[in-house]
Amino acid sequence: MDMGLGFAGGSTWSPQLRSYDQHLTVELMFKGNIDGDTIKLNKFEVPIIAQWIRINPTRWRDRISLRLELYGCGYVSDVLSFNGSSLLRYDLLREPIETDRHFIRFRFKTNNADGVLMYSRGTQGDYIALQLKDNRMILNIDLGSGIMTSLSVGSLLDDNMWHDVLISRNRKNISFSVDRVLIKGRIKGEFHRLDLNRALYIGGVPNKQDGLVVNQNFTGCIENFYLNATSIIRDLKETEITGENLRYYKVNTLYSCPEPPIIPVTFLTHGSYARLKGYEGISSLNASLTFRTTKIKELFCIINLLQTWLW
Ligand SMILES: [Ca+2]
Repeated sequence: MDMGLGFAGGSTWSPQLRSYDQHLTVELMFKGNIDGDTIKLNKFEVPIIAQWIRINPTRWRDRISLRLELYGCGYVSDVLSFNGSSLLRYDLLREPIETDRHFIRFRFKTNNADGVLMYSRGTQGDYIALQLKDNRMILNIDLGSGIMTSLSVGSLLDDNMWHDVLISRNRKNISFSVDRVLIKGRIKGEFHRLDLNRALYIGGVPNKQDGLVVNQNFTGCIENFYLNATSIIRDLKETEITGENLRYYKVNTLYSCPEPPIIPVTFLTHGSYARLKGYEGISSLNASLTFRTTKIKELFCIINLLQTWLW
C-alpha cells in the first residue's frame, strides 16, 4: 500500500510535502505493508508536531488493509527570546567545526519579517548564514571557495506561530526545510568541508558580515536549537547552573517566550473569522487594524467587508 500523510494542529490539514525546486512541490508518498506479517517502518526526515494525523491511502493491491502505529517521543522545551539587540555566542575556538556533515534543527516564532537567526564564519572564508528576509527563510552558505550558495524556503513566517527548521548537510549536498517543506540543493565550489573556528551566533550578530542580506537581528523566540546532537540552549542552561560556562556569551536574552504586545491573526481559509465579545449595547466603537494578503481578490473582499461593518 502507498499512502500520503496529513498533519493538523487545528482545523486545517497540511500534507507532507517535498520540494524538488522552487517550482515543483509534490505530496510525499509513504510505502505501507506488502503482506499481512512484514512490518514496514517509515522514518520522518523532519520532526512533526501535530494534534491530528490523517492517513490517505492512494494505492493498494487486492483488498485494502493497514495496521499502523505512530512512535512519538517526549517533548522538552528549551527556549530563548531575543529582542532585536540580543545574541547568543557559542565559542568555537577550542572545538572548531571542521566537518563534512552537520545537522541543525530548531523552532522559532516571530512578528518581524527580517532578522538574523544564525551566523558563523571561519578564518578560511567559510560561512553559514541563516536569516529571515521579507518573511521567507534564506540560507546562504560557502564552504571556502568564495562562491555563495543560496537556498530559500517558507513564506509569511512572521505570523507569530512556531515554525520548524531543519538543515542537514552531507558534503556538498544540503537539505533545508521549514515546516516540513523540504528543498534539496548542491553547494557550489570545489570544497566540501565546513570550517568554522571562531564563533557561532544565534539570534543576532555584533556586526554585518559576508553572506548576510539583512541588517536586523532576530526578534522573537527560538526553541530547542540542536547543533548535531547538542541541544545548545539546554547546554547553556546546564553550564550556567554548574558554573562551567566558558563557551557561551549571551546578551539581552530571556529563558522564556513572552507574548508580544501585538498578536497577528492568520485567516487560513475563506470561512475563517474572528469575533470580538463584550461590545453589545455600545453605540460607537473605534477599531483599527493592519492586514496583509497575497491575493488581490481577497483584498477587495476585506475592503467591502470593512465598509459594511463600519457604516
Ligand atoms: Ca572549507
